[in-house]
Amino acid sequence: MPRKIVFFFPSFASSEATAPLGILAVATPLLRAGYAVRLIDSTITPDYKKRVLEEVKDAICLCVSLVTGPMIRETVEIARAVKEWNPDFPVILGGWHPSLLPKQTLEAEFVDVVVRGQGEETLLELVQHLENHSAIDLIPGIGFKRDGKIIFTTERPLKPLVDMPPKAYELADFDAYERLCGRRWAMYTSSLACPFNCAYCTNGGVYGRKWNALPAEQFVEETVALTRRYNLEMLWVVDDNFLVDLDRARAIGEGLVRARANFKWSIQATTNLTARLSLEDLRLLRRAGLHQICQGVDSGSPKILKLMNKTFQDFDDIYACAARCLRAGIRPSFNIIFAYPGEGRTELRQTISFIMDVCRRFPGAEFWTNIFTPYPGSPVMQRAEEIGIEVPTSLEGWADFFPRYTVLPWLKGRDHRRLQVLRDYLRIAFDRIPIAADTRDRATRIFQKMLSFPARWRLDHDFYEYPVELWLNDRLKRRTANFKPAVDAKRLEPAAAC
Ligand code: B12
Ligand code: SF4
Repeated sequence: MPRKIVFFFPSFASSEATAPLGILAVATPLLRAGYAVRLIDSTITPDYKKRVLEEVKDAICLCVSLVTGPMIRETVEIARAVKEWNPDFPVILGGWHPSLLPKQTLEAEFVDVVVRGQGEETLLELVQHLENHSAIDLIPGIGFKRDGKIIFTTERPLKPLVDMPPKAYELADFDAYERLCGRRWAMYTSSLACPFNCAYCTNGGVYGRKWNALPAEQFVEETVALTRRYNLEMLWVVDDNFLVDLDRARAIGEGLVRARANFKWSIQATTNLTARLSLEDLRLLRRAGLHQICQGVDSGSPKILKLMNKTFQDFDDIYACAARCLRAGIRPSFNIIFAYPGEGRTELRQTISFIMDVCRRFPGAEFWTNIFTPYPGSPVMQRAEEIGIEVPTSLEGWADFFPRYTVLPWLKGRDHRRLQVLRDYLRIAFDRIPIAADTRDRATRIFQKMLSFPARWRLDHDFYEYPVELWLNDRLKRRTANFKPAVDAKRLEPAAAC
């Protein structure tokens, strides 16, 4: 009897290539139960379709992990190919998109089971039942089809992170990820959920609002061992809000310093919680290797922040905290969402002025921008009809929901093009440091620095006609880019033309 499970991870549209943590999480109980696990990540496997079709031949099922957006394309491609080979072979989907829209996902003819929410225990039970050919009706946290009818089992209650097994990092081919991205790094989770409720965010729909975390000692022990075992230079702690418990954060800093940890790490946290860190706290965390705090500022307009349900932010605090972070040697990294419903020219200009002001006053601070994307399960989606969003009616309909090129009823055609050009100018006006290694030579860097001055002038004057600097920058990038994620390369062109 075969005891093999095949996982497929569709490419994540990012040059920040590393192992998919969701799959490493659900793989541990399977490995412990004696199953063989194959992980095929299309980002590092050019012939991924062939590989999947080979591996499924003697496996129990195919499991795919996906979020809403372009990952759906390869999911559909692979699931269809497997079903063509054997219509009875079980295809299981898990992760954010199937968790938020389980019914619609199951309506796709090539999907047999969806796993909702945390998958560690659910998938193990499911695989055991599939192996024994027993009925799966009593497994909590799944949806499946029988005789054309969709059936959902009871919800599986969320478990605190501390009760979850460690991730199966041994499945990750770190050499292959490093070859693509130029850096050897991994993700690590130390807490779940976020106590806030931003209107565009889907987190509440999957993890609820009850923040829970690993104790500081476990963080220190695991991260030190992980980075040493795989020779990793960096960890991205992907917690939604790392700083909810400040004492834990300080204890982690002290523990890492004591353990003589030798890796860089970055965190995500809200601006209000980051602002609670004193210079002393920040210096301690810096000594412990923390080099970046990613914070969702999202807009420079108080009106838009109110609509986003982000009234917990304070601009003075953001300025003061950016200064403290930089004094401590930690990079403050901010996210912005453009075109949120209700954003007009005035609000957009407020945001641009805010970005320019912060970047000029605090060199080293950086901004990453996106276009508002209405995700299933986010509070704002309850108002979809009112704000004019056409909600897709099939799994495939969500493939174009991607913040880098989302087209909205109030942002299309010329306006969409203009905003994309503006975002491109922001990219060259101020330095940003991505995770992937910087492969630019000295001449390119100097030339790009020169382009930043006209870019700043344009942003100050809201003038984006004849974007010659972008053309020049594009030529430069083509000379130096070593890896372009497949999904982006495929999709950005049509978006620019819309
Ligand atoms: C790390 C991360 C990234 C990294 C991914 C790198 C990589 N190699 O995986 C990068 C930077 C590339 C990224 C990009 C994007 N991301 Co992202 N990302 C995350 C983040 C912070 C952590 C994901 C993670 O690994 N968590 C840890 C694992 C253990 O948890 P998990 O994924 O929830 O997995 C559990 C369950 O979901 C389930 N499960 C997961 N997979 C599977 C599979 C099976 C078979 C089963 C049974 C169960 C199962 O079991 C797991 C264990 O309990 C999440 C936020 C979050 N809190 O999770 C956002 C998040 C997933 N990203 C999101 C978004 C929107 C994006 C971007 C669109 C952002 C952008 N501006 O471009 C892009 C999308 C790219 C794309 N392909 O479409 C959204 C997705 C929302 C949605 N509806 O799908 C999230 C939820 C953030 C948010 N709150 O909005 N992201
Ligand atoms: S603070 Fe971040 S994770 Fe928390 S609800 Fe808002 S967007 Fe989501």
